[in-house]
Amino acid sequence: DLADIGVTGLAVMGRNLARNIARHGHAVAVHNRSSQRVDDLIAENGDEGDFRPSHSVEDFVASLAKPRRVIVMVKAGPATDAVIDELTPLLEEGDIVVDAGNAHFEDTRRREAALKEKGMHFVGTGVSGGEEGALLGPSIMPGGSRESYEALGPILESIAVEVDGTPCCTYVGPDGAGHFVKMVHNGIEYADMQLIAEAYDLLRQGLGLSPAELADVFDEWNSGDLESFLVEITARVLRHTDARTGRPFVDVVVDEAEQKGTGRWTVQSALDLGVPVSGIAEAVFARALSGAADQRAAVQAKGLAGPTGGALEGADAEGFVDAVRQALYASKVVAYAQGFDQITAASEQYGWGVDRGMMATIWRGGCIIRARFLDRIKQAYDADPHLASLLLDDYFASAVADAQDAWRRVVATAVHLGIPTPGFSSALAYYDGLRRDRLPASLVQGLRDLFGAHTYRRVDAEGTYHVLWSGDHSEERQDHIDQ
Ligand code: NBP
Repeated sequence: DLADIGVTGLAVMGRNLARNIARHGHAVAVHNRSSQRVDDLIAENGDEGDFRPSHSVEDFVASLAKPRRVIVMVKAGPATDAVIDELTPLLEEGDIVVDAGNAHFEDTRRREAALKEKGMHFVGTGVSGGEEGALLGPSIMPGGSRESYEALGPILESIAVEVDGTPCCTYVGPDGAGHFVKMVHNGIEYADMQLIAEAYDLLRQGLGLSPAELADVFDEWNSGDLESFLVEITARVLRHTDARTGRPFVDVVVDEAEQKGTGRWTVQSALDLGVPVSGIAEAVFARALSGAADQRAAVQAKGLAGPTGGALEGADAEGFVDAVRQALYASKVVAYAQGFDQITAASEQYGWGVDRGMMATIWRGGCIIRARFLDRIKQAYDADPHLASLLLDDYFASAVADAQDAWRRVVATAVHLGIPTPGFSSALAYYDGLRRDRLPASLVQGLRDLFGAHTYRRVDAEGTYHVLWSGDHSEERQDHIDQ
């Protein structure tokens, strides 16, 4: 009588995932490098289901039914490679190794290729929802071979969170697709949080609202189009009072945002793919600026000039709360549109065939970015699977059209008041850039041709051209020199 699946790596995530699997009626083999974690799991949660503990990798592998399904849930990076190297000599062709940690998708591609050589399947899967999600139902984004999903999908779908009866787990695509999509999900999370933070800042500085008053504003927003986990918890954080000082909690927290790296990975990948994810990039940079403590202190000490006016008053203040709500929504549409563009570009580059509507579907539960909004994205891709931008979907196009006056007012006000809104401003600049029939990129091309003979294309004729800038300024066609 062998186990259906195994989990190795029983720190918080692996332990909760194993418990989730056991609670759903699967026999789960459990293993960890240091045995104590195995013993603790059995002692504390052993009655929750059918656990098969092992103290050695050999026993662990031997306790699994074939084809063996092994979930690796250890620290991302070298530890994952170490565990894979330990496991593979004990496995056979057709066995499936699942990396459920937060691996970089390029590492997943490398590992998948290496295991494929041995006839084994390697599944890099995004798992979202943190500790609690792992136990009660995460969103799961598995990549790898279709064949491996046949064997693995039913178990994963059984432990994933469900929204409207649909499990938040689906086959994403080959090799690194699952980890890639999880990475972009995290990048979007960065952008979303930055936009929320800007909305808070604008209303607090611009209108002088207190954190408690702002908690009410976010609560109200959470009953409309902005309904989401992040907006809900923003209200909770803003309402929280520090027990030690009686001050608003946000005022006692050091204002330096940290990052573990997935936002940075997303932007690095976007740069490689040439996709403008300005919303995510601005969010990563805003965290970097907040963390530049020495520089900020030096600027505080010297003081740099800013606008002299105070908070908004009279007509300027009128309707500003709702204007910020609309600006937040429009900026959020842009940030998500950009994130989905990045998934599209990678899917094309790597031949993944990612179904974007399904990604929106499986992010509706478990994920930090879970939101009502994702249903709209799903509907947009259902209506047109080849949609060139989310901004072109009728619903989003009209939502942004309705919001645009408010959006422009908010960005202009932020500039007047000297309140930094890199998320709101860059989203608007992106939107306006996309709208323009002619961009000043023509001048950039002209400059490149002058200083570097980089050539340009004409609006009225085929071919690439160069102006003899240091000669008689005549134009030469460059693309059929050897004809
Ligand atoms: P950690 O990331 O803290 O890793 C600890 C685990 O890795 C322990 O089981 C440890 O074994 C094992 N390990 C290490 Br470290 N080096 C090893 C090696 N050379 N050989 C074998 N095992 C080794 O655990 P976690 O916080 O549970 O996270 C697990 C994964 O899930 C990570 O990739 C993390 O990024 C990801 N994660 C995801 C979320 C999410 O929301 N999706 C949240 C948190 C973490 P030991 O007990 O013997 O030291």
